[in-house]
Amino acid sequence: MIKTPITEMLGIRYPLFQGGMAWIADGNLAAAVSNAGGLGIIAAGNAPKEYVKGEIRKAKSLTDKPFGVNIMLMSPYADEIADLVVEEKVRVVTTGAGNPSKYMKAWKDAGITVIPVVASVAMAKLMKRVGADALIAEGGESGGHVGELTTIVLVPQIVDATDLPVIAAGGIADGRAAAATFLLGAVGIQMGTRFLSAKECSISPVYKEKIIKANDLCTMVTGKRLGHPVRSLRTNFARRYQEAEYGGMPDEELEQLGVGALRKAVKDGDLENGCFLSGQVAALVKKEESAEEIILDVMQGCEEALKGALKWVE
Ligand code: TUI
Repeated sequence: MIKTPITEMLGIRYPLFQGGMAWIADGNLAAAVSNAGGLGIIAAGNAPKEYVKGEIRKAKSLTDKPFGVNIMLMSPYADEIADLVVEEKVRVVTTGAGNPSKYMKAWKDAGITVIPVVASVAMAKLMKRVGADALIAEGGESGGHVGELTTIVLVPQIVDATDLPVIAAGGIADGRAAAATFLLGAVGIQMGTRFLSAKECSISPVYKEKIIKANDLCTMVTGKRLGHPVRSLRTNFARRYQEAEYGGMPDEELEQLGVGALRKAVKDGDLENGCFLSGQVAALVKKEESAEEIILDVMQGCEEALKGALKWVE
């Protein structure tokens, strides 16, 4: 059993969060993760308020355990989702892809536990100042929108930057990696890619199979030119996007190429037009399992790795 400040703060059994993956992390997946003792998180992504509200209501009907909502701050609907989490009395909010300062007072007044994703020391310090309860330090091994630094470099610097509990994310899909981040000072982990293979994850079968069959070099980063680097599977779409990016396609046309691409991957498994977000660690995701099996495997592996960590020490 691993007890840390984050299991205590949230009243959850395992210090393990399921990442807020746009169009993927719905009420059903989040409830399955929370019921298995982790923290399930519903992704708001670029979706409007009514969609997210439906997913929150679904999760409430499926679990009485705590769950969270992730707010993607670049979303045109971020303001209304920020109100929604207060109206729905969501217990935990995580944020990504931006600075949530302007919402902090309303969330804290509503008694919400706020855990922003940070990819730099400056953002960690700012989040401490505006009242964050904990931080998710996400390295660029992750899928989706990526920062500059890797998990192994970022986590200890975020741990040193404030006294807040730190959850490590990016490149973690098994107990070994989880244990490694604990040795860096993290008190919890967040996984996205590993949950793509969960039975309760209702993505297109094409997407799931691509993750399970992925190898070490299966992902690439596109979108740097527009200032939103995104890691995804190396599909025909990703290659085409990269060619357009470096071939001088005007910014507006390039933006247009990406519109709706996440949805086309998740719902239709469309390898020509869909953007299949994935972390570098997809190669370590080997089979479809229930969310509960995934969580038990990672936490058991983590405990064994931590207990075994003294074997080279005289
Ligand atoms: O947000 C993510 N991952 C995401 S968001 C997403 S949807 C999307 N679609 C198209 C383009 C871009 C995104 C898919 N995957 N992870 C959390 C994360 N947040 N990683 C890095 C950051 C981050 C970056 C900058 C957090 C704060 C930040 O602050 C910058 C500033 O000064 O505002």
